[in-house]
Amino acid sequence: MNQTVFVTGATSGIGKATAELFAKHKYNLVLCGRRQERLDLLKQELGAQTNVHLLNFDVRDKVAVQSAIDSLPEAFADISILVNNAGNAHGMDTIQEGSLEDWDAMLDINVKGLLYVSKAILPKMISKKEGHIINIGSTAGKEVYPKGNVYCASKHAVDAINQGMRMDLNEHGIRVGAVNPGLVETEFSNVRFKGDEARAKNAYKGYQALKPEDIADIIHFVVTRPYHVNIADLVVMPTAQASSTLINKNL
Ligand code: NDP
Ligand code: 8X3
Repeated sequence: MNQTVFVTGATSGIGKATAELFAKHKYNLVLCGRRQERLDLLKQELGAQTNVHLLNFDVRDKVAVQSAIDSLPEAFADISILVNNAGNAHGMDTIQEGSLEDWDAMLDINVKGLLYVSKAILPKMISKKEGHIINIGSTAGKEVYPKGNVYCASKHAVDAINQGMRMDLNEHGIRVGAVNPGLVETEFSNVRFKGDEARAKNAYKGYQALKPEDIADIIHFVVTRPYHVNIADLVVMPTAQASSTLINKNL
């Protein structure tokens, strides 16, 4: 397999599981994140299975995004698949109590970061008239829940960008689709609750949440469809979850 997959947020959770699965399938990997020691460990772990190139940048920094992507060596510069995964919730507060820093983080990372990375990668896909962008949205981009306000807004923006990208890139033959998970047990809640382990654990207590590997498996399914098939928008929840606020803890 000589296709190259570019995964943002590969140091943890869904991005890491995606990197691991695609390494097994021998895709070349460009793995991105800010925590260098985790990137180095991933390269050690996956380097025996496939070619791995690491990029350390903050998706909020548009200059760093462009220069990281410009720095790709020839062997990794031809990206076939972009997984726009980097993102998090920061805080879970009412709109009247929310912090401006948390709002900036969510909108800058989840929305603007996704745009900066896509913008830097698109020219080559356009010139080849081939490529696949997978935007990791969320059920939070399909509905709103109490105290979800700005995180939900950021993921609704991803939903809109996913639709808009698909329209604008249609003439260039590029596949664009979103995978929108419900509750997945990752470091997501540790970040959201700012290191409050008990609160983070509680988010996944009493039912079987999705695992990051479940989402990686779906991403792999999406990219391995024949090229004329584009999974445009996919929602996946744990069986115990029916909506953001309805979770059956008695299964
Ligand atoms: P994790 O916290 O486990 O992983 C988040 C990843 O994003 C990390 O690799 C982190 O890397 C990266 N990241 C965060 N901020 C930045 C930044 N400023 N610049 C570059 N990279 C960044 O969470 P998940 O795996 O759960 O989340 C991945 C995606 O899935 C997110 O978009 C999230 O919104 C979405 N999602 C998650 C769900 C869940 O229940 N877990 C459900 C639905 C969607 P590093 O810190 O090294 O930079
Ligand atoms: C993550 C799922 O329900 O915490 O996007 O918003 S949720």
